[in-house]
Amino acid sequence: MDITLYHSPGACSMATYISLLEAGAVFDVKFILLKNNDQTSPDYAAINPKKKVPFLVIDGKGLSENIAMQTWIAETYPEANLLPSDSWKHKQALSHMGWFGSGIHQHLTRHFKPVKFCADTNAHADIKEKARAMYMEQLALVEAELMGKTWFFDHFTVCDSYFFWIYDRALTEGFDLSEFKSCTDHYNRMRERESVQKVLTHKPD
Ligand SMILES: N[C@@H](CCC(=O)N[C@@H](CS)C(=O)NCC(=O)O)C(=O)O
Repeated sequence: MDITLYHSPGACSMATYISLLEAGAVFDVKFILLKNNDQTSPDYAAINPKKKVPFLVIDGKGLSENIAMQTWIAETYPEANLLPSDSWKHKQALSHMGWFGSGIHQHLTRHFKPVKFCADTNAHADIKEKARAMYMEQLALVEAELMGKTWFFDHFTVCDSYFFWIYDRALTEGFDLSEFKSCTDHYNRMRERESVQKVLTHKPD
């Protein structure tokens, strides 16, 4: 199988990258550097018209959206056990990933780039503060979910890869997450994994 991941360091493609490594997949990484606006280049738009990372090309066919990619990885490499086999827990895992992708990610985007949402620079501080507060509200729910647990489920899954990015990106935004002890422990546990170390240190030459 021929697999290419389009990735930008620090972006949510980190989650996909971690899961591919955890799956033991053989794949290429192509850097699309968001800091250089590579995602808007005509060459990349021809590959992924949504102009976002992550993007996977599998034997010539493109797949976008973290939730779909993570599910594809787990289903393609079943021996890695990256999603719960129990039907209800499997749906809970999809629910978590849908929540991370549509319920939490957006607050990080608003905090990072308020100009995308409002041209009036006077409003940016307010947008950022509201985005931070909404993120923190969601993280309190994740904290309750993770309390007393090592992983979201009784073994490592793609939800753990995905949440690693949700937490890591908030640190980059300067959020103080120390009140969320279980989330912080989860993050530190993730950082000990070889896959995460590889993703954190893999930068373009
Ligand atoms: N719904 C997409 C979101 C992807 C996304 O927003 N990626 C960001 C990086 S974290 C991006 O490529 N942003 C570039 C831009 O908006 O110009 C997914 O779940 O994969």
